[in-house]
Amino acid sequence: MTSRTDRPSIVGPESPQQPYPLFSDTVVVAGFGRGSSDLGIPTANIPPDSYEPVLKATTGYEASDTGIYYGYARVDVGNAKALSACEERNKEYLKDRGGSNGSIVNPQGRDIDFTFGASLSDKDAGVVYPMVMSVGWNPFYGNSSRSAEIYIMHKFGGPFYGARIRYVVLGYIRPELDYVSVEALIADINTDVQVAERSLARKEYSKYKDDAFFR
Ligand code: ADP
Ligand code: RBF
Ligand code: MG
Repeated sequence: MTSRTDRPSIVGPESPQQPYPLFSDTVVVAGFGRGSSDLGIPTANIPPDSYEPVLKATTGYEASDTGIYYGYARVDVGNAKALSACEERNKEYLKDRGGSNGSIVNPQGRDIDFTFGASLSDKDAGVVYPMVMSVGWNPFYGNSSRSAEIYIMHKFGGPFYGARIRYVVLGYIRPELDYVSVEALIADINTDVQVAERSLARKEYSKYKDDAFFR
């Protein structure tokens, strides 16, 4: 796939329809570390199993549903419980991917600094921001396991591995695709961001920013 110019600027009906809204409250785990370095687009990876049961319970949709979605997310400092859940999940997550069995070092040997969001500023933590989420196999990279990752439309002061992240998915943008170049992938992600922002600006979507779930 080359860069596409024929994409709609708004997607989804005037108000979220089944299976949306989908709410989830989870922790930020480590991924391959490619988001920032390859694409310049950091993504907060979440355990895919934090999303799939929600999808399945609400809709009966199979967990194999992949694609690019939009919604809102809020990050907060993690607590001890989230911390241990995060470590357990990271062990599983990295092991599944043939990573270093157990320690919190990613498959490339990159040391992950788990700050649990302790250094987040008042503008970074506790605020609900628009987001785009990618769920699936990243065909461009040919991953051998599924990942779920969220790009939050906000400039954070630094990484927040281990932080608590709450999000609501309100709509679907497109399927995952393969691309001829990393530039073409980046261009489509930038379009996703614009599509999400416009789609979320509608009243029936933007009201979820103030939903009780985020308080
Ligand atoms: P990984 O593969 O480990 O997820 P990334 O390069 O995708 O590595 O970047 C990950 C980290 O960057 C996230 O876990 C998060 O802590 C941080 N980050 C900084 N800014 C953002 C943002 N706007 N949206 C999502 N994550 C961000
Ligand atoms: N990866 C793909 O291989 N194909 C895609 O179509 C694709 N779309 C994405 C859309 C968004 C909004 C985001 C945030 C990521 C997307 N990715 C896609 C994932 C991308 O490859 C991934 O973020 C990096 O590999 C870092 O993990
Ligand atoms: Mg990431």
